[in-house]
This record gives sequence, structure tokens and C-alpha cells, in this order.
Amino acid sequence: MELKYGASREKPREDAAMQRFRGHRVGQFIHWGLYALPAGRWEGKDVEFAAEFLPRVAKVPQQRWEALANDFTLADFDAERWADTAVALGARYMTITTKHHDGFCLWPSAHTDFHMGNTPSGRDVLGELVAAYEARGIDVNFYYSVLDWRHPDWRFTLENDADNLAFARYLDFAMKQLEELAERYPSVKGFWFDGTWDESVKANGWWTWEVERMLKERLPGVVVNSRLRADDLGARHVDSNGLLMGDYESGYERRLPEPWDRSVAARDWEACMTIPQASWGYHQGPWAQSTLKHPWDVVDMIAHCTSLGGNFLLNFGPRGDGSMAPAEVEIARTVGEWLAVNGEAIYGCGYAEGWDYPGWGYFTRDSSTGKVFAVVTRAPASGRIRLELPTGLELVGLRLLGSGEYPFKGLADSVFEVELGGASNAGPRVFAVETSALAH
Ligand code: FHN
Repeated sequence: MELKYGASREKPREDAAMQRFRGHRVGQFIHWGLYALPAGRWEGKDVEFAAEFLPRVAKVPQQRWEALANDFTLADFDAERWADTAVALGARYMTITTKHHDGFCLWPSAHTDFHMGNTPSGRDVLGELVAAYEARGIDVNFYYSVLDWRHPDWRFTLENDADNLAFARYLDFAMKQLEELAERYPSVKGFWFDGTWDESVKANGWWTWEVERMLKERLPGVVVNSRLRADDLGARHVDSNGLLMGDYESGYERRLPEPWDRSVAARDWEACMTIPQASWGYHQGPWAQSTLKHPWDVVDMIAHCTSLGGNFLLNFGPRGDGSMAPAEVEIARTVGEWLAVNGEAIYGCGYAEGWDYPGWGYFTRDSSTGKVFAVVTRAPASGRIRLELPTGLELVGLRLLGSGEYPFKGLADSVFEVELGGASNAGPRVFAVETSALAH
């Protein structure tokens, strides 16, 4: 089918910027805005829903929401400390909400007055963050919500000519903001779009195509997620011919693909995940705070994504005073300590073709050296794992990362057993698997 605004390529991008993004594997997502101040509580009541949805769920009058800007004093904000958290986590990139659904902007935008520049400190926190992260070698990507609850021209649906006119103005406004972001922060490495699911956006696939074109023209190498895109017929992410739009699939949100579904590995993709069950912005209530993931759950998800050629973007919700939540900092530290020992099996790694999903964890393969790793995230109660190699291979060596050579026992051609011993405090074990062709 002839599409004007469909996918721009049939195969994954292979340029240096894309390979860099693909090799990162671990990213830090940050949701920060006015919603961090009430942090899920309004008029003394916990609202058991994502904190960034509070204005909608608690039906907060617009004026009162906007008045929060006066309390956004950044009393404890330090971009350097945030960037240190990313380093501790072992993140290779960071994606930050420049504007979420409430329309508040973290940079002093010339196209609205609802921005950080009009808060008591007047600081350009986005600029500070870009500088702090990049100084540590961490790439910065911008999240931008196309959906905007505050803008008078935003429409969910287009019912009549007046809606069409208003929404055309809105799209023009959003385009200008995106041009502004590209111009003010030209070192940004990627754009992560959200809030594109409404009928109004789907009816304007041309605009999503134009945004991608504009960004790529102004920022060579920039990487754009599939969630931005709709085609001529309103198909999202994947066009009406079945081809991925944007540079990587970004539909996995608080869920991962089935670990045995190798079809996923044919495309670049990224999954994003909250630390509490379901809030992206900081939520102070027990609804969120009693559901924080364990660091080894996070490690499992990182390995899971890597094993299918995807990136994992772990979300942090800093608090209203600008400080990172201590529990999240602690999780970052533990995951990062694991990655410091075992990152060889994650960074620059991907799907290990020919190696079946083992059940006790994941196989990953270094994309440049071809080395295969076994990441044991779910050690069986027996304390033993069975390593089944692709037919025709035999195991010639096993190295436990962070330790050294490790014993194993042959059971049959290409089938081996590894005795793990007791549980490890250092988290999931990783073995580098050395093979050679079976001699018969
Ligand atoms: O509604 C948002 C939500 O607040 C959060 O930003 C997530 C992140 O992927 N995206 C939307 C829901 O899909």
C-alpha cells in the first residue's frame, strides 16, 4: 500500500548513533514536574493512582494546579546528584520529561508561560541536567507529551471545523516547542514521545512524520521512539504495511515481551518500567511505597530485555524539593553494583541466536565479540541448572563473572549441568559460556 507518512525504512538503522543507543541497554527515565509536590496526596487524602495524573483524578481546579509553581522552589535540587544516581545505576542514557500531560515545561519555553523559568528559582533545570549528565558521559533524551491538558487548543477528538482549526494551532505550538528544544539543547540524543493515542493525533499522521523529519534534519543521528508516529490511516507505532515507524518500538510499558518470543528481537525496542507498581511521578503514599521492586527484580528485567535485543528504561520520580527518593537511590546503587561486576553480559549485548530460552534466566550475546552469557536470575530449588547448548556445540569453559573458572558436568551431547551451591548475596550469577564445535 502506498503510504505518504508510513515507515521510512524496512530494516533497523545501523548508523553509529543508533548502534550507540542499542548498546546502552540500561537507561534512567525521570518523571519530574509539579505533580512531585502533592506526590499523590490531595487535601489530606491519598489518591491511589499515578501521581502525575493527580490533577485529573482528584479534579484539581486548574488555577490551584498552576499555583503549585510558586512552591516549586528547588530547595534540594542538584543536577549533579541526579547524574550521580544514574552513574551508580550503571545507566548509559537518561530520558527526562520536558513536558508531561499537565503542560508544565522544565525549560523556559518562549511559547508558554507555564514553565520552570516562572517558578521562584527561575532556573533552567533541563539545561543543568543536560550539562551534568553529559559531563559523566551519559546521553540525554527528551520525553515530550503531545497530549496537553492545559493548552486551550488541545483536542482529544476533532468533531467540527472549529476543532480542526484549534488543533492545527496546537500542532503548530507543539512543533515550535520541539524546534525550540532542538535549538536550545543541540546535544540531545533522542526524543521520546508520549500522549499520542488520541483520535486527534491519529488523524494527523502527517504531523508526526513531519516532527520526525524536522528533528532528524536539525539533529543528525537523533533517535526517535515509535510512539510518536501515526501513518496516513492512523495506524500507530507500526504502519499499515507492518513496518516500524520511528527508530525503535516503545510500546512495552510496565510489561515485557514473553521471554521466549524471539520475533521481538528482529526490531530495536525499549521497555520502560516504574519502581513502584504504577506511578511514574513520585507518590508518597503506601499504595506506591509498599510496592517498590526489589533490585534483583530489576536485574531480571534488564537481562530479560537484553536477551531479546531491547533496552530497559527504569523510571525515577524525584521528590517535590528536587531530591531523589532515598529508596530509589538505594535500588540504583544495588543494581549498579551488580552491573559493575556483570555488565559484560548486558552492555553491547543482545539476542543469542540459536540458544533456546532456558527458563532459569536468560542467554545474552555480545554483539561484537559473539561471546555468550548465561544470566541465572531464577535459580531452581535443586541448586542446579541445565545448560543446553545449540546442537553441535560443546562446552569447553565456564567463567563465573566476578570470580573465575567454574566446574560443570556433561550429561549428553550439548547438554551440561552446573551446580550453583547456595543463594548468592551478590544477586543473579552470570557465566561466560565458552563453546567449540562438537568433535565426532
Ligand atoms: O500517561 C503516561 C504516564 O504518565 C507515563 O508518562 C508513561 C510513561 O511511559 N506514559 C503514559 C502512559 O502510557
